[in-house]
Amino acid sequence: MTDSVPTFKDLSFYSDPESNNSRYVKLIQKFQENFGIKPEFISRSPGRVNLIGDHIDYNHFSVLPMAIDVDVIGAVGTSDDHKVVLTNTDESFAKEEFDLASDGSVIEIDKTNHTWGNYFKCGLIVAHKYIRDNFPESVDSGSKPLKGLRLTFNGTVPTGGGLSSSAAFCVASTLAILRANGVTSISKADLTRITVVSEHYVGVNTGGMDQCASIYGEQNKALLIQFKPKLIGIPFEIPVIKPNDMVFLISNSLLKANKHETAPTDYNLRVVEIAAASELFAKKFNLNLPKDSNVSTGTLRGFMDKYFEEYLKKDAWDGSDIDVGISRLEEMLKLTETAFSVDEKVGFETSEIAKQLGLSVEEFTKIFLTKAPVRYQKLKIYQRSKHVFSDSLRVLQVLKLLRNYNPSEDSEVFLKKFGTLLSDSHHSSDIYNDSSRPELDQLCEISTANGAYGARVTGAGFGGSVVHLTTADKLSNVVTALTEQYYKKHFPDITQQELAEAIVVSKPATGSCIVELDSISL
Ligand code: NG1
Repeated sequence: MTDSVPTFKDLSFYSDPESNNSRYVKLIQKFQENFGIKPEFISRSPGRVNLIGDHIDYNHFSVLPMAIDVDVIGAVGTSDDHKVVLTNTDESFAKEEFDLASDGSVIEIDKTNHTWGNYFKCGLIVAHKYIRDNFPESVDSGSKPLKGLRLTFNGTVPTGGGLSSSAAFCVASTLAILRANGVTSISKADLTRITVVSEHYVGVNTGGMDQCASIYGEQNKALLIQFKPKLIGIPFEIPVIKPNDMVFLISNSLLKANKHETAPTDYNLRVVEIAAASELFAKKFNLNLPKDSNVSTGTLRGFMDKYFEEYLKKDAWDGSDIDVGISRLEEMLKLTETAFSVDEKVGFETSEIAKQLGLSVEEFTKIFLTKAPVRYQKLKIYQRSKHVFSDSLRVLQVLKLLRNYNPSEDSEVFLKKFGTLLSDSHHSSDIYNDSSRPELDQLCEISTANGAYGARVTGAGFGGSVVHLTTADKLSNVVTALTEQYYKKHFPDITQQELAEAIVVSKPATGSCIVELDSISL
């Protein structure tokens, strides 16, 4: 199968195979201690850092992340007892076990009981449905349960660090369940398609960037992830800059972003705000949008496409000509400025937006507010739209810059342009999307004053990590400044080990894979 999720027989896919070998050895030993049997294989999926373009994936605008070396690995064994037992090398993730329904029905998640096992169950649901639909004979067309499983996980993606620990875990779980049930080959496109919705089962309306980045990652390559006309990860070489290599440094603010708990005022609310924004724009131009958002409404990309194709009668944009995308997004930004009155730019109360959409408050509530709980006083339609259109524009500007880099050009000019786009993105996340936090702003300020060309909050934000653009010659300056002015100040007792985990140079890494055990020496 072309472009299928790879199976490796050794650890050479890591940039540092040796240090990972001991990690795998410990994982296997722990598994044997837990279950008294040998694991059959290891399932693995990495975290990601998003270079630019946040809170735009669920609007179907392209993003530029890369998979990174930190990952989730799970040792897997099977059994005929239809029981699933989950363990973790980190004992703060307590052992969990549950039975698979004997009638073969797909498991349901108790959302009121928030545990790490629920994320495994997300993977279980999507893997089970995939097997039932594509390999019905292995589950008697859905009347026979999946195989029992024994699992021990180990993760190096910091939880709540904005580097997609949840997506890495959900994808590693899905892959483990598929393989354990005899699915030895799955395409990256299929694994992405099924895992993109997995976290919706715990009530977080995620976009598709993280799973796609985790699955499509390649060593030394960043990814362009497109959602239209179809979801795909396109790996591309990051240009080599002379005389000093470009470095992407990640610093974890250590302010945990607990997405599940804060979703009603943070992540899920952003999803609702731009869903309402999309329908409001559509109403203003009398357009009917495809209902392909996470809450079954239109998206801002859907609006942009319809505006150009139906309202202005222009050709469809398939994403390949960057200049067309840039000029369309610039037009969207102009429209955003003129579409709202001064009062509307402050925000909309429910009754106000419902009225503008021609809906009763009850109808508005049913369409926009029931899929996941949200809490707000005013919906910030103008601000969020401005963020989404401008960050989507910056993604294309960065892509153009990277694609057109010419080694004979002055690398300082290139780096300054790139850095400015990153810092502008941070400013937009802070001011218009309200997804930064003072700690993240501080990290950006410190690095850019000490040798970084630009810096921005990466991922959902509301805590988590910052990605800084610097060069090899300036790296130690930036690290020292962050250490002294941020970490030692806020966390005076921080250990060397904790510091080393909080500030890491991110190298683009291989995506999700299965590892067969033959080569790992115990
Ligand atoms: P993180 O940073 O992993 O919480 C979340 C969403 C992404 C995307 C970003 C913001 C998940 C699993 N992922 O990422 O789809 O919307 O926020 O760009 O929730």
